[in-house]
Amino acid sequence: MKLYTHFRSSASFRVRIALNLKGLAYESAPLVLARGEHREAAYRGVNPQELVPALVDEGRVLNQSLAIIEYLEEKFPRPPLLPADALGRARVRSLALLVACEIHPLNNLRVLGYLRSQLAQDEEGITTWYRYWIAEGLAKLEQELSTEQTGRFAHGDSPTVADCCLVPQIFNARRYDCDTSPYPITMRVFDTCMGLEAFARAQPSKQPDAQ
Ligand SMILES: N[C@@H](CCC(=O)N[C@@H](CS)C(=O)NCC(=O)O)C(=O)O
Repeated sequence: MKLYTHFRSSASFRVRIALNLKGLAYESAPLVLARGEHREAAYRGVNPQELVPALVDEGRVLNQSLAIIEYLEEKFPRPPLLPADALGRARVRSLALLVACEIHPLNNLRVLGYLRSQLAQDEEGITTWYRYWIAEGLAKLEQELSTEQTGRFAHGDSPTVADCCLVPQIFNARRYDCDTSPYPITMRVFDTCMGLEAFARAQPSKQPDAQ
């Protein structure tokens, strides 16, 4: 398998974690987002959505991180990244979507670029925006995690797709010096995940394209 990725991309980070948890080897194909390589014709031919990640398997390209992870889950069911019960799966997907749909898109590169270039926001304005949406989203995640269904991980005692989304989002929060102290359960789960080699090896600083 080949993964089009960027070391700081949290959506790519989610897929790297899932691949590692399932013990799957892959070749990294890094793109430099700051240079707009994801918008060049060569990559548009791979992923018309002009986003990373994209995964090539059996000569076919898959995109959208959660669709990729669900594909891996179906093709390589062990170890499972979704619970065995329907209610559990719904909760895990809801937690993953809370991060992937309600937090991450608001702070994406092209959104920050639009704020900067079209709405004339300076770095202070951008940082204020970024921290606001992180705080708003993580507060909701913390509330969702404050139930007995949360175990050592976001759902129960083994890692799931929810953890694959939670961890990269905390890396993003830290990158912008967001205060994570109001989210003790989220941070406990984050620390537990980072204790696993599959998560640690997927982090930005360990990627071949890290500066
Ligand atoms: N919903 C997509 C999001 C992918 C995404 O936004 N990737 C970012 C990097 S984390 C990207 O390629 N951004 C480029 C841009 O905003 O121009 C997924 O989960 O794969």
